[in-house]
Amino acid sequence: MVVSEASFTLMRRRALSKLRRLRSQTNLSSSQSPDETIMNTKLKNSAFDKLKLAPIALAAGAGMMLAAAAPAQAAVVSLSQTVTQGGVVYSSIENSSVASPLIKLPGATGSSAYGIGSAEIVGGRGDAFDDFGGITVNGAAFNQPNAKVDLTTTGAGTFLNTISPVSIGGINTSLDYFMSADSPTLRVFGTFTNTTANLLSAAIAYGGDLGCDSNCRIEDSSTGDNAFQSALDRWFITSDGPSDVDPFLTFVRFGPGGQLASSTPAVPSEGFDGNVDQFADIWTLSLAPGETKSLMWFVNFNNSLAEAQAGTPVFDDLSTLGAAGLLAGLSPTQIEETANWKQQPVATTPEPSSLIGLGSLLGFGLLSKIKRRNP
Ligand SMILES: [Ca+2]
Ligand SMILES: [Ca+2]
Ligand SMILES: [Ca+2]
Repeated sequence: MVVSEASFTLMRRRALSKLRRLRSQTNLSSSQSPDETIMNTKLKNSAFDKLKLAPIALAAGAGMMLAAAAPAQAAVVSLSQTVTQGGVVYSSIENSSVASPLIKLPGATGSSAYGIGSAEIVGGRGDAFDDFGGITVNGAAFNQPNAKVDLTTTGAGTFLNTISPVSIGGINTSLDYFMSADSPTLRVFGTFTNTTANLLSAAIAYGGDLGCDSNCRIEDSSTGDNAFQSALDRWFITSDGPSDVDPFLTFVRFGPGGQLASSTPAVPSEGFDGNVDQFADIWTLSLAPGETKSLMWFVNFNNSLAEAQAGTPVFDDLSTLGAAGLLAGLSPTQIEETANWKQQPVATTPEPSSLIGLGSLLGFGLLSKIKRRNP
């Protein structure tokens, strides 16, 4: 077919005009309510945050072209897994692992949850866990879909992340572990998104069975005593007391200003269902339609009480966590949405003059600008 120059120009104009019409229709998005738009954006953001952690999983879709260039080693792996990081061996990481105390809490449906079977300090004390680090959502156990996780190792440590969130009663749930390379520390990070059009309340139970067994005792807590207080103790240290062979474990529950547990049905040393080695906290999250909240906990492993106590300042707040590399892989959005840790205001001491007060205000303004520039 021969096309004259004039008719070619006309065809080109028509095509361009059609393209412009299509573009303006897409931008208007008249079929979506503002709420739907916000919700979709949030869901996309959280999916994007996850994908950022799995550069090679993305590359796999593109024919592994980027694999050689990517700094991390990432792969979709089948459970169970063993991870050695930061001087700790975390083994038998698998589905249907954590039973008691989670399956015996009020409202529990009775199935066991994804968790870490056991953990020991390399060349040191063993038997930290007898299946720990699981969660239930309104009584239903969380397990990784298809018994697979995304395993990513970077210089910061090893990430074992949920590949696709599981809908539990309309709450998209994921549970990610981070084993630090810099310290004997485990981070447990649960994320909960309300995918329904209604306000939902989510009771998140977290915990498991400890290796201290019948000798479990609390050695210290953030209030400076060996008594557990759910609303006060941001962290507590356990041991196996008289036996003195298991690790000293620091369980970090929340940060200053963060949401408190609504209850602690199983306190190590106090006895739950006749056992003193059970630990379970329950957080009650209120989730608006489309809203995402996360919960973040830590366990720190040590061979002595003195070492455990010396390590606790790392868990003072989000700044100390960040400085210790324990927020690795989390986006500013994920940190912002974490209910039990809140950014602390910059410490203010009584200023000797208003000029210095003005200076710190200016400093704060500058900081916010930097924060906005680097979202
Ligand atoms: Ca033991
Ligand atoms: Ca035990
Ligand atoms: Ca206490």
